[in-house]
Amino acid sequence: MSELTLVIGNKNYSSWSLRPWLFLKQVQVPFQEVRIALYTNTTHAQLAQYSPSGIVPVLIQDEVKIWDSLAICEYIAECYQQGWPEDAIARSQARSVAAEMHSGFVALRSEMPMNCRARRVGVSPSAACQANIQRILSIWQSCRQTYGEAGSWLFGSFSIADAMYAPVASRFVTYGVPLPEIAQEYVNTIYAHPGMQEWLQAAQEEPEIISESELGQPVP
Ligand SMILES: N[C@@H](CCC(=O)N[C@@H](CS)C(=O)NCC(=O)O)C(=O)O
Repeated sequence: MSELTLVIGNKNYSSWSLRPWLFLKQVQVPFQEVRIALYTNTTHAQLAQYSPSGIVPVLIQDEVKIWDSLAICEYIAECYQQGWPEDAIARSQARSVAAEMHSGFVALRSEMPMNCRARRVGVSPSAACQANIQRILSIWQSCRQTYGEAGSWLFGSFSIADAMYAPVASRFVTYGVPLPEIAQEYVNTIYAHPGMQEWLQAAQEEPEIISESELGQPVP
């Protein structure tokens, strides 16, 4: 397989970048990484070099560009025959929860932006955001109760669904969202993934601050 390059945004802030990046790490696919700091004076021109849509992530292989987080995960899943549960019913459920994340939870995404290295108080979720949180907790609980015996991920083994929800785990940690035990255990599982650890460490070391994503106040 020819070389892969994944173009991503800031590790601290770019939740859509984290998803395929983590999945590539999980599959242990070698890839080059191009990181573009978002929302600077040069971002637009830099993104234009790589991304047909002007946003990240983008996976590049030879002349081919794949410019959406879920499409990138699907491509890798097809190339490596990994990423979705083997059982057709479980696979349908995994695709459903991954798609629900990809197309939804708008209030959560705008009111609790990913900010991996921060721990914040004082962000009061709206009713819509609280409904998003409850729906995510319900998805996690249902998946863990149904598939938990097969392993510690949503569908037992790691799947693309877990990659899709990894940034949500980060948001819950950043904003101190109270979690039932089953959800807390799942967050711990995500945080223990070596790829997630690598991403979080790199996020800590990034110099850029995107003030629009710095909501709430630091934990006293
Ligand atoms: N639906 C896209 C969303 C990608 C997206 O919104 N990317 C953000 C960063 S997390 C971005 O590139 N923003 C730059 C901009 O809007 O200028 C996906 O799943 O990949």
